[in-house]
Amino acid sequence: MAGMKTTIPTVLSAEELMDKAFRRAAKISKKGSDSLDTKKKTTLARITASGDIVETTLVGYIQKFPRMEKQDDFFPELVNLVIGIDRYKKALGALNWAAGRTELLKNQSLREVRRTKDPAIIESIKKGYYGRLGSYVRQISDDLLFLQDAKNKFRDLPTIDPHIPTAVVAGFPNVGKSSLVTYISTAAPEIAPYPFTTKGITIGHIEDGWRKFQIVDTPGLLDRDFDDRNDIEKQAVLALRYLTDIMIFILDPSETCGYSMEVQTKLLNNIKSNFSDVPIVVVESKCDIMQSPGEAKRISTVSGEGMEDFRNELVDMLRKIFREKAKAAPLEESEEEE
Ligand SMILES: Nc1nc2c(ncn2[C@@H]2O[C@H](COP(=O)(O)OP(=O)(O)OP(=O)(O)O)[C@@H](O)[C@H]2O)c(=O)[nH]1
Ligand SMILES: [Mg+2]
Repeated sequence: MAGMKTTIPTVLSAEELMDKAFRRAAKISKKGSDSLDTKKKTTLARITASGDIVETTLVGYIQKFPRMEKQDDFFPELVNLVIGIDRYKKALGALNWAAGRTELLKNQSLREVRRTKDPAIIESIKKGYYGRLGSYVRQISDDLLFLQDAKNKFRDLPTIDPHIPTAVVAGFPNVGKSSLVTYISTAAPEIAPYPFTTKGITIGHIEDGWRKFQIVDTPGLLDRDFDDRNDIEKQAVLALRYLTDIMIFILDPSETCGYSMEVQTKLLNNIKSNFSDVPIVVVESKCDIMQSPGEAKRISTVSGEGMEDFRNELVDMLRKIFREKAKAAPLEESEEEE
């Protein structure tokens, strides 16, 4: 799955594919022992070339698009939300059908041409062949367009590796989520477009010797009550759950984010009930300007206070998850099919 974004080719439309096949065929001429033989050989070569182009193009698409089963995993869930896995499978199935039909038609037409000695019949077999070839390709025209669109959507999906232990940051807008991800990441986080919000998803990496962890900020997804969401956002939150090994929930006691601690705590409880199987680390931000009474974990990305302890605690938890994941799926197997 990892390299898929670069390997999917541009998908030709039905007209473009037929143009390509016809143009290639039209360039071919063969010389025979007499005019009938010349016509026969040229026709055989043209039928072969145009059929082969359609077949190899379609089979090439089928091989290069990622195989995708609906499963309890982040990426397939995301793909399902963005392009629809059923429609996707139907499109690849349609290409397979057209490739198979093309091959049968080609072989049948070649046999018929070889059998006849009548130039008029050769001509009519050729015409019939092109007509049916065009009709097969036209029948999958919607599927080709769909796949070209899917290719663009694949390209825009964020590159998050579900095999790497991942902390996801939640909390109301402006509480300091992005500041935390940036502070804690080893390098500047990447910002990738995310199909469910206007803001980009922020993906930071934490290097821990030879291990690597991800810390992800998903603006617009975990900053509101789950029940207030539309269906697609709900599904997106569910997809996110497959990715989340640890949830970091940020409370802003200064309330400079614009939300009271009361509503922030309500959101925390909501997240807790929706991510009940995920460990949640609650941390209070902006301790340089305001601290709540009590024993909360406090951080400030401005003064740096509490950041070292917080990072160490997080890394400890992620290491533990790393070991659990390694146990559950030995390295060779988690390395993907290729
Ligand atoms: N004083 C102080 N300000 C902070 C701290 N962390 C973040 N801020 C400020 O709080 C504001 C919001 O911070 P962000 O990190 O953008 O918050 P966010 O949660 O990512 O916000 P959204 O992306 O809108 O959801 C910014 O003006 C930050 O400069 C902190 O530790 N101390
Ligand atoms: Mg942010």
